[in-house]
This record gives sequence, C-alpha cells and structure tokens, in this order.
Amino acid sequence: MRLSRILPVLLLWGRAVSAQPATAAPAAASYSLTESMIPMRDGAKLYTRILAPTNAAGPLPIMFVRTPYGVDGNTAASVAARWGFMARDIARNGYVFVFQDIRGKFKSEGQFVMQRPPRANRADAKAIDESTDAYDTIEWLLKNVPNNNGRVGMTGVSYDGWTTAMAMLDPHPALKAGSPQASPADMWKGDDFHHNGAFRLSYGFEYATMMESGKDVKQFNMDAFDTYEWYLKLGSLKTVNEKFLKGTIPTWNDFAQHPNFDAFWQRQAMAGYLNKVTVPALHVAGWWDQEDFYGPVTIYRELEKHDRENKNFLVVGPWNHGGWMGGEGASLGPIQFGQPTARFFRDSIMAPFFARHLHPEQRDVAGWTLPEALVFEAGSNVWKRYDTWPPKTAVSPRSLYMREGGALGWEPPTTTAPAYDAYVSDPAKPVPYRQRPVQMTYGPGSTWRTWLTEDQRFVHNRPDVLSWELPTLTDDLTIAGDLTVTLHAATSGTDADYVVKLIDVYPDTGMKELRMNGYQFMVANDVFRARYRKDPQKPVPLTPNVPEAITIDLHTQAYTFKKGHRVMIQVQSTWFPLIDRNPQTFVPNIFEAKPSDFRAATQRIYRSKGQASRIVLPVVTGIRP
Ligand code: PG9
Repeated sequence: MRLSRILPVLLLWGRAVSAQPATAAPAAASYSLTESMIPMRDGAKLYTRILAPTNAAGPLPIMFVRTPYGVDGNTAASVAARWGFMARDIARNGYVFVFQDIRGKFKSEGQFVMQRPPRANRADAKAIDESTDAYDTIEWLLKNVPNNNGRVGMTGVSYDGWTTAMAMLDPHPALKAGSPQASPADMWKGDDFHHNGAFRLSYGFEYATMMESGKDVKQFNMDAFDTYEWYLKLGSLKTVNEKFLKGTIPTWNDFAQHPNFDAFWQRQAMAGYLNKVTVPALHVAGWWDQEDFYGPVTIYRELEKHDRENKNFLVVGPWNHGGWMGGEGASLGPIQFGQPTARFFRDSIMAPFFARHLHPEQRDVAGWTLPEALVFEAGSNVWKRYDTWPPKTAVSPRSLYMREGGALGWEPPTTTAPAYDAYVSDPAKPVPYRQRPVQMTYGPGSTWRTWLTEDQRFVHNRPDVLSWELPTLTDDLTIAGDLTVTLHAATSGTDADYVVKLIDVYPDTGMKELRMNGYQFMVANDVFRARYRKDPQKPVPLTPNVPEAITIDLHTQAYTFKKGHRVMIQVQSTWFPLIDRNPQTFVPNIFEAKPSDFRAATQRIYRSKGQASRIVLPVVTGIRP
C-alpha cells in the first residue's frame, strides 16, 4: 500500500476498526460514489468524494470530514469499515458521507497552509479560510446532493478535528452538530509543535517534512533506525536547513523564525476566536494523547465560558491520539481499563449525539442524555459524569511537597536553610523520552502511539533524573481536576528546561502480569522552557545559581492511585528527541545556537521553607485528616 493510504489510518484510527456496536448492526449499506471539484468563493476547487447509501430511505443528513491526509482511500468499502461505529444509525436512517481534500492537498487546488489562521478581513467577500471553505462546500452540497435533509454534521480527529472546529467558528446555518476530536488549539503552548515554548523537535520536523514535501504525504528519509542518534548528530538546529531542507519547508522556516509566542503563533491560537457556541459541540480528548491533549480541553473550556444554551460538552477517555475511533479501548499499552471504553464512546455517545441533531425524527434516541463532562477515571476504571469540568465541588486542592531523602509529603518542609536536590544535565547526553531505539514517529514498528504509557523505570535513578515518592498508600487516592507544579529551581547555566512527571508506582509484588510489578505509569506530565517563565513573548535569561519559582501546568486529570500503590514525581531537563536540546546557555534564538553554546549545567530543585517545590493535586478523597 502507498504511504499516503497508510498514513491517514495511522494518524486517525491507529488500530484496525474491529468493534461492532452493542446493538447488532444489519449489513452495511452499499454506497454510490460521486467525485466533485467544488468551487470556493475565490475560485479554487476542492476535491470531494460523496458517498451516498443506495438502500436507505431519505431524506438523509450529511456527515462531512475535511482532511489534509487524502480522501482517495474513502471508498464505499471503507465507509463501512471506518465508520462502522455509525452502523446503527446508517442502518436506521443513514448518512451521506462527504470527504474533502483541504486546500492544496492531494487533488484540491489552492495553497496548503499548515494552520491557516481565520481570515483577518471578514468584509472581503473573496477572503478565505478553513471556515469559509467548509461553508462554501456545505452550501454546494445542500444544492447538489440529492435527497439530503438539509442537516450537516462535521467531525474528525486531530487535523480533521481542527477543520471541524474552524467550520464551527463561523458556521453555515445547516451545520447542526460538530464533534472536534483531539483538535489542536495552540501550537506554541501545548499541542503538536511546542509545549510551553519547548520545541517538539522530532514531531515538528517529521510532520512538517511529511506534509510539505509535496501535495501528498511523504515521510522524510531519515536514514536512521534510531532517530535519537540522528537528531543528536545535528549538533545545532541550524544544520536542518543548511544540510537537509535548504529552506524548502515553510513550516520548518516558521519554527526557526518564530521561536517565541509572537503574532505568528497568536494569530493561529484558537482561544482568541472562541467567543460563541455556534452549534452543539461534542469535544473529545484522550488522557494519554501523545499529540493534542491541550487542544480539545482548551477549546471546550473557552467555549464553555459562553455556553448559555448548554450546547457544549466534553468527553475524556483513557485513550491515545484518536484511540476512541478504532478497536475496543480496553487497554492502552500494558495499562488495563477493564471495559471497552472506545466502543462505548462510539456506540453510546457519538452515534446518538449525531443522531439527535441530524435525524430530527430520532429525537427520542432511547432516552439518551449527555452529561456536561463525561470522564473516565483510570485506576478505579469507572466513567464519571460531572456538572462542570474541572469539578467545582467535592475537590480540595492539596499541595504535595518534595522533601528530603527522595520523599514526598503532605506537610511543607520546615528547614529554613536552603535545601535542594541536584543533578547535572548534559545536552550531549540527553535523557530519551521513550525507550531507544526511537523509530521515526510514524515509522513502521514505532512506539510513538503508546510512549506516554511506558514504564518510567527506564530512566528512574539515572543521575540526571530526580525522583521523590510518597509511602505506600493505605487508601485509594482520587484526583479530579487541574494539576499545577511549582518548582523552585536554579541552574548553573542561563537557560534550562524542566520536565515534570506525576507517576503511579504499582505494587512491587503481587501483580498478575509480572512486568507490572513496580511499574511506573505516567499519569500527567509536561515540559517548561524556563526562558519563558516571565513572558512567553520575550525570553529572558536565568541568573546562574539563583533559584526562581517556575509554575508548570500539568493540565487536568481524573485518576485513582490505588491503595498499595505509591505516588512519585520525577524531574529531568531533557526529553530527547521529542524536545530539542536547550543549550543551557541563553541565546536569543535556540535555532541559531552554535554547538559550543550547548553546555552541561547543574540543576537544583529546592525543598526548603519559602522555596518549597510542590505539586497541587485536586484531591477528591484519600488523604487521612
Ligand atoms: N497531530 C496531527 C496534527 C494536527 C494538526 C496540525 C499538525 C499535526 C494530526 O494527527 O493530524
């Protein structure tokens, strides 16, 4: 199979779709295929495949997907395979499925822009963006698809989730429901390309070259099985353009020219545009999404501020990127959830959500209701319904402090003399983010999709990784809501990265599956580039050996650390090659750093009174008074 056929499946569905809805689905409908070049308001024509069931009574609603990954693979057979989760509804009344290549990709005309910001001049009738392209297509579909019921839904995962979210900003009146799933919201703060200003090197390089080497998707030939070595040998990021890309990949040039949160990133960040809930929205995120977890949660929260008619909903399950779209979702890597979470979502949440809004005759879909937030609490392995996310009641923020002797404690340190734990971080020997060999992100056999569930013992006790842990829990400890870390940190250099990981340590013995004894499972994590601690737009150096407080958002979680487990925190300064190496010597732009700027530095994490490094956990239950 051609790579262009495989990649969309890898990116969006991961595992083969095998789940059947709980309700036995009659044989899938057969579909007739129509190909159209649909004209947009500026004259560009977008290649669109329309798959209409041949054996359903109409009129039917339209389910619309816009993607940069190529729609050629969407044949009559693949609608049944990829959209099998909709079988119940297809059998009942059906959908016309519409798949479109976005501007500049595959068979569509126009120019591809990695994350095209919303048009600046809305008065200009010819100005275009992803919202107008969706609008113009819907307008055309309503007029040209026979027997449609005038109602359109949009959905998709990641890039296709983002095109869904963009269509919802300024929607066609016929767009009646949208489910943006794992959509990025801010490529500098927390999604694919950076986290808190730290550049996601391997993802950024491999994705940009994959998308911008031609109209289709093509992986860069890295000529290395273990890309850890390949990226290390670059020495400086300048090498990328000098030796390999020669300025031909626009997104790489943007990375290099816009290291800070400047107008370039601000213009495309979604938060600034999310000031109205326009259509019923089902936002979907996975707790262990290796690409876009920040996005869907942020989009939900921003819209929720304006949700006067209760149309905005959130589902978070125990999934990796798009993990809900295929298979059962009963496990992720070696972590077990005890039930088919993905099948439950498709069958009992997503299908009825669209049926309710797109098939008006099915308004009574089995007494179905959707809570404001439906989240899976891993550890205890139960779905929980919340009236708000994060929960407002029954949660107490509790500080868990880094203490002496590698301990965590609920009590703050009392020592007034400066006390700290220290390590030497050497950019010449960065800590791998996943176990080597680090195959290309989307390469064959890559462990990318489950790296967030990897056993952190592979770096535990490295001299450049600190860890602290609580004694064995005597009760279940449940958290639900937002997590924040404050590090009082000093470096002997003038810049530094801090990676913080909250870990569930399984019991040392007695686990049924042997490798799970003592397993260190990462519950939450992130990286922070300290040069941005004061202002994401203006990096400033650190003063050598002077501690400063650095606040790191560990996002949000619902999780039970079971009785008999231990809570651990690890801190390190490299996560390679996911995150580029910080030279640890302040330079205005790390893309311009010289090999000689990269220097080993001593990092100190303070744990004394007044400089008490800690994590604040949203505790539901489990701390004895
Ligand atoms: N995470 C991918 C992506 C989305 C949007 C921009 C860049 C990358 C994806 O899976 O589509």
